[in-house]
Amino acid sequence: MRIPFIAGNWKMNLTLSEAESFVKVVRNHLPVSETLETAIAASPLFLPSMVKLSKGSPLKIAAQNCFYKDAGAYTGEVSPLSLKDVGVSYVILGHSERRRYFHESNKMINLKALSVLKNGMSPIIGCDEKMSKIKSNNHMKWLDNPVSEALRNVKAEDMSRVMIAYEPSWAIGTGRAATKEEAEDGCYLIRTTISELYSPKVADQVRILYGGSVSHKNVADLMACPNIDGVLAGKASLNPDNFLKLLNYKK
Ligand code: G2H
Repeated sequence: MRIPFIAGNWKMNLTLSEAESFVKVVRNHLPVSETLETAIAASPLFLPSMVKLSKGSPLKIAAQNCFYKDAGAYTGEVSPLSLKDVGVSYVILGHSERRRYFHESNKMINLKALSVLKNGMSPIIGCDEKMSKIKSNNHMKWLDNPVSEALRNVKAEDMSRVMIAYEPSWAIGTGRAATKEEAEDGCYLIRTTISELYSPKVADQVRILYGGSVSHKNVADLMACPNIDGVLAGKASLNPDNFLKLLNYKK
């Protein structure tokens, strides 16, 4: 059974005191993690404090990126070993903004995913819109296939810890989310790809998320789609009330 997952991706927003008060506000209003897993992906500067403040609550803390080496002469990079050490649970990798502004390649994202898994955390691999509709049968196909490249050498037994986030670039931060049909099509293609790479059983375990202008208005429709197991929300997660509204999508 795939437990639904909702995470806020704060990107490069908020101050440490805002981050701390956010956790203090939300930590007592969260659903139990058996029904909905929740996480916030924050600046690496805030992570130790946020992990401490969320201890004992179902809120998990995520990083927005890391390097693929545990240590060494890599000025300015964040070590996956240090993320594990401070108690981070998930690491977003290959977000569209990292691909666009920092030229991250699928190969680099693959190395990072292997490293995050080796360190016992879960990668959330961002997958930009590189698919198009086949006119004849109305199904989606890849123009290039970021999923198979990002998963190179990832073992089948580790796949239950992997999440893939389908985030079409035209929907990110634009206020124009994909329709539930568009989002479901993209997530279905990702699940089919995993099934072909591994097996239907493995594909059935992997949580696939949608991201791009998610809000309390569209979250319920998205979460109801058969191949969408959760969402990544940017703008709509910056304020505790809005984040809690997302989590209470069933009401
Ligand atoms: C997509 C999303 C969070 P927003 O990047 O990953 O951000 O909800 O602001 O479009």
